Amino acid sequence: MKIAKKETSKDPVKKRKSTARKSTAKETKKTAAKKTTAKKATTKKTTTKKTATKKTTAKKATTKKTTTKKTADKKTTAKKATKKTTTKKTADKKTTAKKATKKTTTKKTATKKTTAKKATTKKTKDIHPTVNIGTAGHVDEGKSTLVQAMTGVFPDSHSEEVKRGITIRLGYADADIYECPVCEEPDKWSVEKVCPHCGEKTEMNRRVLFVDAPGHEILMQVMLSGAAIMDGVILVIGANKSVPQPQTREHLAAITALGINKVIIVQNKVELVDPEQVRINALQITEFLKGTIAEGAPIIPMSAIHGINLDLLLSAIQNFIPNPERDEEAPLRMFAARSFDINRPGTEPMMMRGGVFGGSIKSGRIEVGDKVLIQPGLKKKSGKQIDRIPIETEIVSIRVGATTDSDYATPGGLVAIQTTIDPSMTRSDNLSGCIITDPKNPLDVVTDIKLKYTLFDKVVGSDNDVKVKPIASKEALLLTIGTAPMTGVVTKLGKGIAEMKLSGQVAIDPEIKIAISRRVQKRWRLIGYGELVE
Ligand SMILES: Nc1nc2c(ncn2[C@@H]2O[C@H](COP(=O)(O)OP(=O)(O)OP(=O)(O)O)[C@@H](O)[C@H]2O)c(=O)[nH]1
Ligand SMILES: [Mg+2]
Repeated sequence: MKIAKKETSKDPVKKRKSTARKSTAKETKKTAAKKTTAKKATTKKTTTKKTATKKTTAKKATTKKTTTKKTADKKTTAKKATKKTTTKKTADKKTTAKKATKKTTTKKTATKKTTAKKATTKKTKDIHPTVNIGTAGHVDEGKSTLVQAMTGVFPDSHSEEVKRGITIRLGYADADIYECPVCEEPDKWSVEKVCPHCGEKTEMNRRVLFVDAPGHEILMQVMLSGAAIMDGVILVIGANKSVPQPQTREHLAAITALGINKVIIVQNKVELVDPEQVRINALQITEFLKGTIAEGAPIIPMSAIHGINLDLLLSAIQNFIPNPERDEEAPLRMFAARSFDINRPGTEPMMMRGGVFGGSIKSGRIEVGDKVLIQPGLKKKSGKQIDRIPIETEIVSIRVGATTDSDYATPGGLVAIQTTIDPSMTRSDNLSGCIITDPKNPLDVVTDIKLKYTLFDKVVGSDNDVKVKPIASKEALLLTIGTAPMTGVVTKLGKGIAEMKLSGQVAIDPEIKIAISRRVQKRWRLIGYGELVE
């Protein structure tokens, strides 16, 4: 893949920017270190209640499960709950004797999975992001810099990204949003444990996952697969450029196609232009948004690189992008955006760790030890055709966010699961685009689909406006189905309905919206979207 290098060297402003970025990075590293220490201190306490009446039960209790009783729907209650450790004990003879040597006697009534679930929920509650917010917008507008301002992490870490100065892969970073009990909107929101306005101790409100998308026009498919796991979007628009730039339009069209309607606009780089230009640019943005799903969205003037107006943005995030309703009881649907082999070259076979999947859970819940199904699964070539073989595997470990291990995961945030699959199968995103499901409740895997589609008036991503022609019979189109891009040839056309034969098998979530792209001026361009019909 050849990507034009950004013209950073010609722009004197960008040199200043990179220096500023370095110092910001240093500061944020320090803050991150502080955060980790503070977190470690608070994660130790749990409220445990146990009743052990039989020896066998008691044994199980010590090796596996703890029962945690939880009443924390209000902040105050939650606080109290995390601070107190209540341990009740009644055990019969043998058990008591055994436990006495361990100094703690525990009482246990927890052999059921449901109870154990509550326990783990309590233990690791705060580490799980509850909402996924994506960045979108034209190349170079400051999306990754904005993520760094909020999370302390610059998402472009891949060597090719650093070399070229652009985002190529999806980037992920968590931010903890804190609320000051004293200050008013918007000052009360920050990413600090101590309020930067009044010095009061803040309270954590929620953890947010940022999904950083690339803005380069040839990376539209990457943006689309990232958008599959976004609950809301920050559309970043440069105050120093005319509005709209081609990918500003294309990304807004993508958000529309996938039905994401929680949008915030960041008017970035305001310090580069005079106030009159900021005003004119804001008017252009408002005009551009008219009639779109983002009409009326908050527009936050910012300098991401200097962290200016970060509190305004956090306030908008808190007020406009609520946690979506999640259904942990619904069947498991985890979108695998990546797959990896995490073993270093030369690792002894006995020490090899199983294949890893990274992605986000749309519905359901997973726990270490669960059996899961990878759909459509492994690619197997038979003649010209590529067949897919579903893989049943077991979850060995779960990681939420960048570094935190957990014994369970729920919808929201980035999740990585290690499985028992041969790691050579998951190497280099080999199984990205798969959906991880419950073997007892799998999805249909298909090669033929029927779409009810809507086309845009114009091809939005190019410099020149090109009218979108109707879909033709036998036309080859690119479909983004969840995190899986897939070509399809139109086999039958009806009114607003297209039947297509896909180039391979795909696991189909019937509720998903599918982005449709067509090859225009030598590039795949978004032209519309569709929904599955029976
Ligand atoms: N002056 C100024 N420069 C900024 C600001 N935000 C970002 N930049 C600079 O703009 C350039 C591009 O920033 P990125 O954050 O990489 O932009 P991006 O939108 O993520 O780019 P792609 O992901 O490749 O589309 C970098 O040189 C940044 O330092 C800002 O608020 N002010
Ligand atoms: Mg970027």
